[in-house]
Amino acid sequence: MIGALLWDVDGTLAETERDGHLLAFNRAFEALGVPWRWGTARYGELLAVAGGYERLLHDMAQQPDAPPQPVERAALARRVHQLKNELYARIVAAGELPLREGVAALLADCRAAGVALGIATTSSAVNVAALLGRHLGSSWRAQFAAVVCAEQAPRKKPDPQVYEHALAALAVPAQAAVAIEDSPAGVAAARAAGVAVIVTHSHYFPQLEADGVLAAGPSLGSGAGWRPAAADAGRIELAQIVRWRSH
Ligand code: XBP
Ligand code: MG
Repeated sequence: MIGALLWDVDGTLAETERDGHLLAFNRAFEALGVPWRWGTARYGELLAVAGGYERLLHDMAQQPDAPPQPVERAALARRVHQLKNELYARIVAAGELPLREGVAALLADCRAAGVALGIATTSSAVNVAALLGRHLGSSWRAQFAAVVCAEQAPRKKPDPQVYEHALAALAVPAQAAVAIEDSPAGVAAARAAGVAVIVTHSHYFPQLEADGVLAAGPSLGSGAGWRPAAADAGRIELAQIVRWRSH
């Protein structure tokens, strides 16, 4: 058995980047009279920068009509980012951002088996609370032994800080934990903390086959297309994760 299952949020629990943060950023630009809009492909490039605020600042450096002074830029980025988070919460509350297939069932497997659950994300706490509150109910926090977000781990993925904090809060050694991630930065962060990783492909990272991962596949909702192969065609159960880990 494993000691803990650590979950990335964006792209892993739900398709939050394409169907949540990107839409909300564009709505925030519009609401604040900012002339920029990001397309789906451009947002994919921008995902190389972790953190919505940092991502926006990075893009501003290339926008000719961005405020010239760093302090004004930071103020505008903070305003856009805060409104983006409010608009993201509205998308989630409207039920437009479902959990990915197989996620709820795997969480339930862990609860039934007494495997500790953790969140290790570079997203802001408010966004995590919106998503998990909507899908797991108001007692969602009690279902996780550790929830580490951007505020507690300011050195964002691929830095291992978020995983190191989560392991410390869980009091579980790295070798006993398994992480579920969708992005190269997320995999790098978990590996640097000594945590084994399962990769679920997401819209923005459909091919990711990073070195040193336990397994990679398209969806936790199906046993099809995984490497190494899953033992059966149904959803990825906790037993399958334990099997991959023991190989
Ligand atoms: C994903 C991120 C986040 C989100 C936006 O991290 O980089 O920044 O895009 O969230 P992960 P914020 O996959 O590790 O959860 O606007 O709250 O930063
Ligand atoms: Mg992710």
